[in-house]
Amino acid sequence: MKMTLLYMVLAALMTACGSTGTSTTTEATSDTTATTTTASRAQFNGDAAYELTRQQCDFGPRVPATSAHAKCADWLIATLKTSCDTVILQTGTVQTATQGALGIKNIIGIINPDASQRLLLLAHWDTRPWADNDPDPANHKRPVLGANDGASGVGVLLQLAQQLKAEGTTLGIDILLVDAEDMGENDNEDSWGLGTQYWAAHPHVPGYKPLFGILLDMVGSGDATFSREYYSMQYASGIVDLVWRLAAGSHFKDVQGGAVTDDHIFINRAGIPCIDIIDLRSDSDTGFCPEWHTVDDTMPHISASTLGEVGQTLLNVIADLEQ
Ligand code: 1BN
Ligand code: ZN
Repeated sequence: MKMTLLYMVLAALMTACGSTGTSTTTEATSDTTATTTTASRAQFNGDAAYELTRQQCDFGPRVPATSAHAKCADWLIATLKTSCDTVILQTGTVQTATQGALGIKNIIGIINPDASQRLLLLAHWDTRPWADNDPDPANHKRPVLGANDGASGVGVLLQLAQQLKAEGTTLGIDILLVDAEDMGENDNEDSWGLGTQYWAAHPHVPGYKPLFGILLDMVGSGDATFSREYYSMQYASGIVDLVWRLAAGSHFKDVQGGAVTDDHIFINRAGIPCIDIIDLRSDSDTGFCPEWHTVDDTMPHISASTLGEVGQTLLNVIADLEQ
């Protein structure tokens, strides 16, 4: 009885304080006994990631060249400065498919700038100017709030940076928040991911060469299914294998998914292997969740639990690379 109580107190203390160590799982099957050792860290805080997602939405749609976009950029920089060693604001001009020249802001948070082993984590922070997939055509010219398509990936990365600051890491981590991902038009691949294309042509460090990259896009829905996205498999199947092996929770599915023209394409073209963790729906006409590019891409569809699973997966990957 005494021992049980002591064990419970120790376990509760470890959960409360957070722990970094290794855990060993032994699974007995009918004819083999498999032992997997995985590095583990403190639990990722999905509630805090939810709050950081909501705070972005409070600015309104973050459409490039609007005041909400400018205010959110300032907030992202200030927030990253609380957790990263260095924060860079990269400004530039890109050509959009339909709106002419556009000023963009890519924001880069750097953890452990001198570490040679680096991981690139990215998400787009802008939101689409047009809800052109909305069931009501009257909404097609209204902007998307982007709780999922924009804020969710950024929310996970901002919280990850906070936890890495609190817990420490030996790895170099580069958090790249890219602008102007979502101004593209159908059948025009290069009209998407404009901020990433700019960064790929002007990396924040000349000759930048991380181990690999992981893109988060639409990672907040309570109904998310993260299948193995097609281009991620074409360019970097070994990284997909690693991430899906370390994936936390029930939203990661070990199935092949469709192809998405997303920011990871341009990172791969720049010679950095990069995968996309993206919510793909094989049962929908668009291939995405029902709120995609509608005015209903709002916080009620966001789940702290899903954000938590994605963040935990990244913590697991980081712990694995540190070993
Ligand atoms: C992802 C989220 N994307 C846009 N919002 C990329 C995309 C590009 C999706 C083309 C579908 C078609
Ligand atoms: Zn989008």
